[in-house]
Amino acid sequence: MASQIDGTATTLTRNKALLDWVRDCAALCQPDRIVWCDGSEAEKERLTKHAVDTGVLIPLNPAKRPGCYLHRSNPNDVARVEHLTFICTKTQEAAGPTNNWMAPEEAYGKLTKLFHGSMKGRTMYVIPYVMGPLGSPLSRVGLEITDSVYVVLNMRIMTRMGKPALDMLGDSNDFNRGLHCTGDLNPERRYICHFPEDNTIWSFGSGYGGNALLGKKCLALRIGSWLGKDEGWFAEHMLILGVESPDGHMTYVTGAFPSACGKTNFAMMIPPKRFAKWKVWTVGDDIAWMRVGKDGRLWAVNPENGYFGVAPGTNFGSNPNAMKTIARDTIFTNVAMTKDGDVWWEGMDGEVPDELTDWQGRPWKKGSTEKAAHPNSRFTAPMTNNPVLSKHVNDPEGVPISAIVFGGRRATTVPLVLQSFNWAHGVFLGATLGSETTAAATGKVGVVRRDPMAMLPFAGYNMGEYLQHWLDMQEKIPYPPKLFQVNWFRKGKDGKFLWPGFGENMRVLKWIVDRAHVRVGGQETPFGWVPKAGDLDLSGLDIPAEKVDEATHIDAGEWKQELTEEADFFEMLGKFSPETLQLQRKLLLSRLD
Ligand code: TSX
Ligand code: MN
Repeated sequence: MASQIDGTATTLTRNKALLDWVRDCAALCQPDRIVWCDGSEAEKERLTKHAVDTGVLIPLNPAKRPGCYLHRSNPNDVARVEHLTFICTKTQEAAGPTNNWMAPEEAYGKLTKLFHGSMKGRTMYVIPYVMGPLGSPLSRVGLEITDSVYVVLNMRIMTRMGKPALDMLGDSNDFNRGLHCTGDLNPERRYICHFPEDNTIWSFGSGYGGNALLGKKCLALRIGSWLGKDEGWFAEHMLILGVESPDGHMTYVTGAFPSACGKTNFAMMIPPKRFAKWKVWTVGDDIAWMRVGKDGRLWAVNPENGYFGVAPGTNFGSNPNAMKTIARDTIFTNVAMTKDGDVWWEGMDGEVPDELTDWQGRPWKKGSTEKAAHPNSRFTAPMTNNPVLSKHVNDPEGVPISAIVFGGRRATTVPLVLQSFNWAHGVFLGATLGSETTAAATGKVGVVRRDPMAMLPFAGYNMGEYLQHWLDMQEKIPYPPKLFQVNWFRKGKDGKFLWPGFGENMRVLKWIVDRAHVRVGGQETPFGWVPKAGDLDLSGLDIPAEKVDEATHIDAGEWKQELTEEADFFEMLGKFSPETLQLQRKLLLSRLD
């Protein structure tokens, strides 16, 4: 409830470090009032009403989308801003060659000026939250201070938010300090600054998801990866899924994929008819925190509580479970709206409506050259809506991981599936992940962007050291998961995709699971283990065998070129670039000669 301006008058906590920090933030930002969020239903109703009254949220038709709202962001504030995202460590070396760096004093100085008086006339919300299952030793408590009611309502879906977080924190000083202010949304005054040495995040000038929902990319990945290196665990940009075989046996797999590779689709995949007795269960669609368990295996939790997914392209063909997940209690951001108060985006099922209101609130007519929904429009939906949500998502110890999959978007070169020879070779496969650019937004389309472990924008420290951490973890994991590389996006000479993808990926997933349990043989190649002829179950799949052959083919000539590019990338990583990975590259080259 609203409290004194000094920020101490809450009945929710007596944690002195927390109260002091809130008081300091209030003194800096000078809000008119402070609201401590308890995470209750009553609070949700009150804040939702406030958001509707102030035009922050537009109610959707409750008959079509019960409990759903539309938010339109400022058109200049629709995506993460990598060029304005900084790792603020004492030395530039700690941030490394792939991150923007700012000295902590400079960043605190610059942002203190921006935050000063920035909440005058506004409400300061104090959001306690937990990333990870309540009570789990893998979980972390964060506090986010924000002046955005949209952020509060999104954090409510994406994290375990409110009183349970304060109860878990108790009187401990070990919490992430996140300060966020919307500001005037001027991109010239927009900074997303991480201070991993202080477990602190300061974000100014953006209301957009990845910049403003500080638990997700900022804490769970950038700060998380830093903590993981210090403490001997992994914070990764990975989905977590469980594969249930007909006899009821569960195998858990994590997967790292760069953006625009369909990670959420894979995490919620429905096996095709041929695999009717198989089931895929979602544990997480974006982030995995993994730690060595008492049994010597790697165990993973999903630190999140919801899905912040890309809307365009989501439909009952590509992802039926996502469509069911967003049927209720979902916040949509920058999608188009239909005449009858439902949502719409490019790539939705059915006919394109004749008339819509576009993502900027303007009238839109079928045939328009402009997109009705923003290409980066989103849904924020509670994971409990997912029909295939794993019943183990809240298990404090997480789920045991048998396989890790690294996937990129590559039209050539990289085969459908490959298993590494060993841990170091698997880390090499992950480190050399590349994805071809899709959207015209970046200018060139089809250029390979190296994205090690899909962590390029999210590693909170030196990328070379990050890869070394992956190599070093081998000796800490007595029973490590098996490591794989996949590529759903290989194209034929006609420019068409060779592999049908989506649910049919179950065929590849089954081989991965069988290999992880050493239930199936493999064919050794210079590149790794691949399925023996006949081992990929293709029954009931009506595509020509030649297409699968082409999708799994490895061309030595293409690979020589690939290995040259990889050398440049390892070179660019500088003095912390692990020798072991260069050695893996040279070994592969020598196997080719
Ligand atoms: O999500 C995708 N996955 C993983 C699904 C479990 N997508 C969509 C990517 C954009 C986010 C895919 N697109 C996948 C895929 O496996 N594969 C492709 C490429 C593709 C696109 C269309 C077809 C086939 C492959 N259509 C037909 O074959 C008719
Ligand atoms: Mn992501």
